[in-house]
Amino acid sequence: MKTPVALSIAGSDPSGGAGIQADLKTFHRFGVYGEAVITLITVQNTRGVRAVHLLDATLVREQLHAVLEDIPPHAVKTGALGSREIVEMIASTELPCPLIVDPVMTSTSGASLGHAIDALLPRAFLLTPNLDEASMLAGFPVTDVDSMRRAAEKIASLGVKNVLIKGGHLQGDAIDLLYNGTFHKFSSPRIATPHTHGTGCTYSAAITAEIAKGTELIEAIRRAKTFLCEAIRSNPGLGRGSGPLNHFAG
Ligand code: PXL
Repeated sequence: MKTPVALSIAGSDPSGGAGIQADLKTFHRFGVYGEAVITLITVQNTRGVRAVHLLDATLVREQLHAVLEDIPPHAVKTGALGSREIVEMIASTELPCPLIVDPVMTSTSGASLGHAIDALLPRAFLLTPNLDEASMLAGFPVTDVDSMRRAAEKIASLGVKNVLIKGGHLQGDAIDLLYNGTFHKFSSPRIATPHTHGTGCTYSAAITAEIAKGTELIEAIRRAKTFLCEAIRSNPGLGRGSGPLNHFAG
């Protein structure tokens, strides 16, 4: 079989736990060759984001075209995009494969990294909002499984084929809900730890890697969630704040 290739279009986290760095580590762990187009540079460590520097949309477009014309990926994911110009540039670029959109709005510590991704919604094969992002997209608070169901239907009506709302911040078990005309629930026991830096990035990168390998969506999510739970459970305890996951897990 040909080497599977995945591309991440996202921001840099120099502490290595989130953003582009988490995506590449995760692609590698899943046996997928990783490419990375950088949209913004953060200055951060496990204690928080100190600065965000957006790259010019032209520079992002040039990176994207350079990789697409040479090593076309089998799946693409987007993370922090930073500006409307970058969102619109990606929405207007022809991609050769499924697009997974992680609608990153803020870092775990609250820094603004995103921009409204409405233009990308009809282009997304899969959207992976957390509860806050789902609330923003649906226009009402998403706080439990019932409101997750209503939000997923509302977001799907905006033109997204598959919506996976991540319930990692719910009370009790971590329940994720996929809606693609019907509902599918993915549940795992809550792991009590402060070390969750980059959880969203790592999860969507693992799904993207499986999609690049040709795995169908429900099985891709199942494998990604199993990996994510183990990566959280076996986190290396690095840093003085909310530390990274174990990207070697599984
Ligand atoms: O997890 C959201 C996220 C995305 N991208 C970058 C980040 C973070 C969170 O810290 O730093 C670059």
